[in-house]
Order: sequence, then C-alpha cells, then structure tokens
Amino acid sequence: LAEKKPTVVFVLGGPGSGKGTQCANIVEHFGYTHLSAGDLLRAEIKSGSENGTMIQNMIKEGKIVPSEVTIKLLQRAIEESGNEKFLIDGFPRNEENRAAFEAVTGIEPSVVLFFDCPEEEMERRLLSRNEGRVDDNIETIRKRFRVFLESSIPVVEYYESKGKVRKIDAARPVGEVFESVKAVFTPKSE
Ligand code: UP5
Ligand code: MG
Repeated sequence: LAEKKPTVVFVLGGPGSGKGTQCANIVEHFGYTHLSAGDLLRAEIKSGSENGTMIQNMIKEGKIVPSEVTIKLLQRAIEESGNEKFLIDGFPRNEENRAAFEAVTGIEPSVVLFFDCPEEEMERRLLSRNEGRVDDNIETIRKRFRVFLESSIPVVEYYESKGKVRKIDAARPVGEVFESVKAVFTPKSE
C-alpha cells in the first residue's frame, strides 16, 4: 500500500541569505515544520554523537557533511514531527545530497525557494550575527561562499530546469522579503 508522502519545500540560498529567518515566519503563518539541516547537524555535535567531531570539522571548513549523516537526521526529524508539511532549510547542498535524498526517501520537493542575495550583504550579516557559530569568521565565510557557488548553485539550476524554483530577492529588509515569500505559499484565486 502506498504511504502518503509528506509535502516538502526546499529552502536554498547562500550563507546568511536569510533562510532561517524566513522559515520562522513561514512556520508561524503556514503551519509547516522547519527542519534546518545545519541546526540538526549542530545538535548532533552537542549531543556527543560518535559523528560529532567529524561534523564539527566539516562545518569549521565550510565543507558538506556526507549525505547519509544528514539524511538520517532529516528522516528522523520528519518521522518524529507528526506533521506532513516540511521546510527543509539548507539542504540539499550538492547534487549528491539531492540524488541521495530522493533515492532514500522517495520524496521530491513541491517547490524550491531560492533566496538570492549578493555576497557583500551576506558577509555583512554573518559577521554581525554574534551567535558564536564556529563558521562565522571571515576565513570560513569565504570557504562557505565558494562551496555554495561550486556545489549548491547546480542544485538550484537542476530544480530551475524542472520549473520548481521560486527566486526571491533576499537583499531587502526582512518584512519585504517575507511579502514575496507569502505570495509563494498563498494559493492564487482566479
Ligand atoms: N538577517 C536575515 N535576514 C535579513 C534581512 N532581510 N536583512 C538584514 N538582516 C537579515 O540570517 C543570517 C543573519 O542575517 C542573522 O543575523 C539574521 O538576523 C540576519 P539567517 O536567517 O540565519 O540566514 P541563513 O541563510 O539561515 O544563514 P546560515 O548561516 O544559517 O546559512 P548557511 O547555509 O551557511 O548555514 P547552515 O546552518 O545551513 O549550514 C552550516 C554548515 O553546516 C554548512 O556550511 C556545512 O558545513 C554544514 N551543512 C552540511 O554539511 N550539510 C547540510 O545539509 C547542511 C549544512
Ligand atoms: Mg540558517
């Protein structure tokens, strides 16, 4: 018997483009469960898991954690949530992540939100965030930007070719960005 697949929206965009900020707003208005892959990985480090040191080193270098680790965390969070609508924030980050998630879960995103923001603005935001993240220093930020361009943009292009990308100008104030986000989630009436 076919099990009902959850509805998934991938939320993509460069480091500091505002994925987490906008997801919090979407949750409040549209009843999704927010799953940030980065937050799940940071929680895994804190929990003292056997993968913790490996994950910590990858994040410090701005590198992409092996997909089986991230996918397991996402799958567990989906199962434990009790919801059937998810924002998956900051994943998939490369083509291998994308293909593996689809193969393992059988889930394809209904829509892909893409927060488009210039590097100078993202850099400003990350350097003034002050949440003690080990990757919010200028050396790691430059590495994160490079990985985003080389590995994550191809994922956005893949979904563009499938007509699933909703590109949003993320360089504006939070409230203005959310107005554009809302339009994506609000069904159009004739
Ligand atoms: N801010 C937000 N919106 C603003 C606006 N419109 N105007 C002005 N300021 C705005 O925002 C960043 C900062 O900017 C905040 O201070 C915010 O107040 C302000 P935020 O909403 O946090 O942006 P976000 O896009 O979520 O930035 P984040 O740093 O979380 O993005 P990353 O993609 O870099 O981080 P993530 O946590 O997803 O991944 C971290 C690392 O984990 C990766 O580099 C990688 O090493 C690893 N990872 C994997 O290996 N695999 C995965 O699948 C996921 C992560
Ligand atoms: Mg984030």
